Amino acid sequence: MSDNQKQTIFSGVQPSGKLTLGNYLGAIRNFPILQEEYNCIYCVVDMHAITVHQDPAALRRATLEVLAQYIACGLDPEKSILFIQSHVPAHAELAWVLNCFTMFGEASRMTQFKDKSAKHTDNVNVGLFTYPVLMAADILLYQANLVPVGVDQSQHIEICRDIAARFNNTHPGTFTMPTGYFPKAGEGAKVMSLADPAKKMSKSDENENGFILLMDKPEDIMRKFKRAVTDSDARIVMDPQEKPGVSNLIQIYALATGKTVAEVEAEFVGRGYGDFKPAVGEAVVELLRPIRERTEDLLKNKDYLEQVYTEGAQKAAYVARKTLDKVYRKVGFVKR
Ligand code: ATP
Ligand code: LTN
Repeated sequence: MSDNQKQTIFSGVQPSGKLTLGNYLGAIRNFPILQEEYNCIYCVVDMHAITVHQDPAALRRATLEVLAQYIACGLDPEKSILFIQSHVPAHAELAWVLNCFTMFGEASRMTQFKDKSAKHTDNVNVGLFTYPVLMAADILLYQANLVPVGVDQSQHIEICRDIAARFNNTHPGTFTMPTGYFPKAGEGAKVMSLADPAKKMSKSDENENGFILLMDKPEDIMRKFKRAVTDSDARIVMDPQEKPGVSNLIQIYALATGKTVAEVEAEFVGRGYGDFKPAVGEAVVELLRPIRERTEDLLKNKDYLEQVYTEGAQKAAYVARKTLDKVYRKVGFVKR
């Protein structure tokens, strides 16, 4: 299939800290699988990250680290466009126009806005409020058909579709209607905290025993899994309602080893957590080892990373400009 017959995929990850096993199993793991059949565009969304406080030096480092991890997880800069959001000004430009097509009420209903404004009470800024509008601009600029994300982003995909529909209603034929591409339940859709299985695993969790980082050392991974919260009934069976901690570990082990849930349950019949938790730890150590080593190598080669993001931004800017020109014309801006 030629490139212009292929459908387009767009996704982004925030450099708001170090990436977790949740980010990997819920989203990034799926990115390389799709790069053969689609035109793929993957972005490091640094502009989204500053909706909460960031240390400037740490943000710069984390941005390069996410880019390196994209490549370490299997994205090939020759096949996919990899770039940094702030390098393509069309994102901010389209976001402004889309702000004027987004209703205050619908933005107020976003649960991520409610959660993050409750968590960062000293910094409930307008950027946090219009976060989903910038995300809609990211997606719509590239006329993306599919957007691979974790289920926690489903509300943001819905509002993006609502904004696109509203704009297309006034100005027909402007944007392609995107669809979310979510992992199936139990296949990484939502990886839970190891310390509190009622919460999603999040890199901004204050309890560092709750998350596994892609860059964690093997001994840290083993320690965190050995301490993972389970329950008093020591059977190793999938039951997300009654046994959320064990079910989360079963999901992680199944994904890390390529086994089905039934195979995992069979493997541990009659055995307890003393066998199971270290087995999950070891499987995750082996899953992450090549990613961590490749990321470390790439981070030593800043010239290569610079070449990747520079070429990526050029290619992305070309596609984005075409959409932005069309939008500017449709809303009535004078051609410059
Ligand atoms: P923060 O914790 O700073 O809010 P985040 O990790 O939720 O950040 P991103 O880094 O932008 O947010 O997420 C990148 C991708 O990882 C998104 O597609 C998101 O849906 C997915 N993701 C994040 N956490 C999980 C999780 N625990 N399980 C499955 N997918 C996840
Ligand atoms: N909000 C997303 C990150 C993100 C994104 C995007 C994902 C920003 N822009 C465009 C897909 C497409 C998150 O995962 N927290």
